Amino acid sequence: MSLDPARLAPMANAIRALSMDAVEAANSGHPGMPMGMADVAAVLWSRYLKFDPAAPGWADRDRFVLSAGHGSMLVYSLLHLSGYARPTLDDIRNFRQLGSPCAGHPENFLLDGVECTTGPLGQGLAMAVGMAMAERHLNAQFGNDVVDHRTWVIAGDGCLMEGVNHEAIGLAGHLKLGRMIVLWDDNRITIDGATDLSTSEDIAARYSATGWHVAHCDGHDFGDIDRAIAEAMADDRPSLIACRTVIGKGAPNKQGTSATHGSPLGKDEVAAARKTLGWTHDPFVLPEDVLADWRSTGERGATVHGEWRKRLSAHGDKAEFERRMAGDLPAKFSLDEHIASLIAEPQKLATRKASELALGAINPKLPETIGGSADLTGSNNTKAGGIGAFTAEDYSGRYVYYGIREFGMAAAMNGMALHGGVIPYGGTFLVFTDYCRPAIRLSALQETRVIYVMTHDSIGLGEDGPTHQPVEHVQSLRMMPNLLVMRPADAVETAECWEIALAQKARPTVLALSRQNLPQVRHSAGNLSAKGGYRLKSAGNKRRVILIATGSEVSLALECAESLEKQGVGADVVSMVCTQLFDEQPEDYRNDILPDVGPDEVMRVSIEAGTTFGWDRYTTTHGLRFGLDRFGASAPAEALFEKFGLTADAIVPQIMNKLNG
Ligand SMILES: Cc1ncc(C[n+]2csc(CCOP(=O)(O)OP(=O)(O)O)c2C)c(N)n1
Ligand SMILES: [Mg+2]
Repeated sequence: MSLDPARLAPMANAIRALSMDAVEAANSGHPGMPMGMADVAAVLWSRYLKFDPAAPGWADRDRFVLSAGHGSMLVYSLLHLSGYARPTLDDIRNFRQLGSPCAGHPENFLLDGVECTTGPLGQGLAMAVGMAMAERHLNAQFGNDVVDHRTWVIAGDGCLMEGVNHEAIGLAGHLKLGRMIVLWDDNRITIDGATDLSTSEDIAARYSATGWHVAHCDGHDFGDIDRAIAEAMADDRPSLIACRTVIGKGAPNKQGTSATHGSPLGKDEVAAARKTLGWTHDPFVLPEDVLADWRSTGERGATVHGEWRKRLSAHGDKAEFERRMAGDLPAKFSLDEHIASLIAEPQKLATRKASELALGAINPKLPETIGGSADLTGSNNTKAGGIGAFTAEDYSGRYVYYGIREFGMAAAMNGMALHGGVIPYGGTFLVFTDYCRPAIRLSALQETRVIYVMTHDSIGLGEDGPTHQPVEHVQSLRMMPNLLVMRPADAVETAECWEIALAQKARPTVLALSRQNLPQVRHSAGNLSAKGGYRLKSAGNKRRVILIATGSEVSLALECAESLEKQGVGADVVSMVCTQLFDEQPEDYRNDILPDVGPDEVMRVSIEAGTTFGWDRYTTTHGLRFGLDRFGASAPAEALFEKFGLTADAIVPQIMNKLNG
C-alpha cells in the first residue's frame, strides 16, 4: 500500500467511524484512543505488519499487542477491516454486549488475532517482551526460515506510567530484543486530564537509558509515521516510537481532551465528526473502495505465508516445530522413571529441592521448557537439567535471569506461553506472588500454561521472618479461578505436581514449595496428586477423625494420626495437594475421601501452616482448623512450629478434647 493520503486517510477514517459508532451503540467504551491512533495503525497494518487473516494462528506471524486495551475498538476494527473471519460487522454492532467477541477489553480467548488479554495497563507491553523473547529463542532453535517475526505494541501513557513498564523495558533492553517495537500513543491525555497533572518524566530519556532506541513522529502524518517505523526496524535495539497524536482525532469539539477517553461522543459530536472527516456513510456501513484497500492489506500476508509454508515443508525439524507450536508434549513424555527412583530410595528433601530433581528429569526430555527466577535461582532451585542461560548473545539458552522483576517475569512468561512453542516456568519466594499477582491473574484469565515455582512457602522458612513468611498467600491464590495451586508434601508428590502442571494446556499452576526438608511420605507410584486430594493413610482403629493437610504439614498430620491411633482413635490422613483438582473430582470420589457424615461420627481437621480462613469448606464448621491467623516471626523453623502450636503435641490433645465433647 502506498503512502498516498487519498487512500490511507479513508482507511484510517474507517477505524474512526467504526470505533465511534460502536461506542455510541453500546453507550459505553473508549473512542478517543482508536480515533487518535487510527493513522498510525493504518500505516502499520497496511505496510509492515506480517499477518494472514485466513490463517490467524500462523506461527511466524508478527504479534500485534494492543497494550492500551481500553482502545479495544481499534483492534476489532483492524481485524474486521483486514479480513479476519471474526469479528463480523454484527459482532462490532454488538460491541460490549453479552455473546459478542468484541468484549469491553480485548480477550485472547474470544478472537483470533487478539494475541493477549489487555486492559490492565502496562501488562500488554510486558507480555510483548515475553513474546519477543520466545520469538528469538525459537529463531535460535529452528532458524530464520521458520521463525522470523516482529512484536508490535500500541501502548498509551498509562502503559508507560505503570511500574511494570520499568521492569519490562529493563528486561527487553538488557536482552536486546531488537525486533520489538512499541508505538506510544503520545497524546498527553489520561482520564483525569492532561498528563502534566501527574507526570513530568522524560520518557524518551528513560527508554534510552534502558538500552532502547527512541524515535519520534507526528502520529497524523503518514509519511512521518512511515519514516519512524522504518527507522525503528533498522535499529538493533528495541524501539519506542513516540507518536504525537490528538486523542479523539476527528471529533471537532472534543478531540484533544479527556472527554473522548472513555465515553460515547454523543449524537451531535458524532455527526460533527462525520463532517470533519468527510465520512458520509451511515453507521457500520463501509464503502467498497475503502474495504477493498483494507482487504488487500490482509491479502499481502497470504503470499508471504505461502512462501513460509514451503520453507517449513522443507525444514528438517518440521514435525518437532509443529508439535511445539501446538503445545503438545512428546508422546513418550513421563516422569515414571524419576518417580520410581524416588520410591526406591526415599529421601528427606525440601520440596524446592525435589522440584529441582524433577526439573533434572524434565528439562532434558522437554526442549520447550524455559526456566528462570527473579534473582533467587539458588533458592528456587529452578536451574536444572543442564540448561544454559538465555542471553542477548545466545538466545538458544533456556534459563532466564529475570533480575529482581517478579511482575515483569510473570508478565513475560504469559507472553511466552501465548506466543507458543515454549513452556515457561519461573520462581521467586511464595510471599512475592503478591508482586506478580496481576500477571498470575492474567495467566489464569488468558488460559496460559505458565508454571510458577514459588518456594519458601510458610513459617517453615524460618529466620527471614514475617516479611518473608506467607500466611494468606496459598489460600488467596486458591480463590483465583482457573489457577491450580499445588502444595506437595514430598519429593514424589512434587514430581507428580510437575507432571500435572506440564499437562495443563489451558491453565497456569502455582507450585508452593518448602524451604525446609520434609520426610518422604509417599511410597507408591501412580499419580495420586492428580485427584487433588487422596487418602494417604487409612484409619487403623474405627475412624473418628480425618486429618486433611497439605505440603509440609502432611508429615505432621501423619504424626498426629499415629498418636491418635495409639489412643484408640482411628484417623485417616488426606493429602490435599490441590483443592481445585479435588473439587473437580466426581462426587463419589469426594464422598469417599471426605464422607458426608455428621461430626459425631467423623470429625474433620485441617492442618496447614497458613491462614485457617476458608478451610471450613472441608472441615465443616464442626471440625477443627489448625494454622496461622497472624503474621509469623523470625526464628528457626522448628521454634516457630512450636510457638504457633503446629506440633502433634499441641494438636492431638485438642482433637481428643473435641472428640470427648
Ligand atoms: C492497571 C490499570 N489501572 C487503571 C486502569 C483504568 N484506566 C483505563 S485507561 C486509563 C487511562 C489511561 O491513559 P492513557 O493510557 O493515556 O490512555 P488514553 O486516555 O490516552 O486513551 C486508566 C487509568 C486500568 N485499565 N488499568
Ligand atoms: Mg494518553
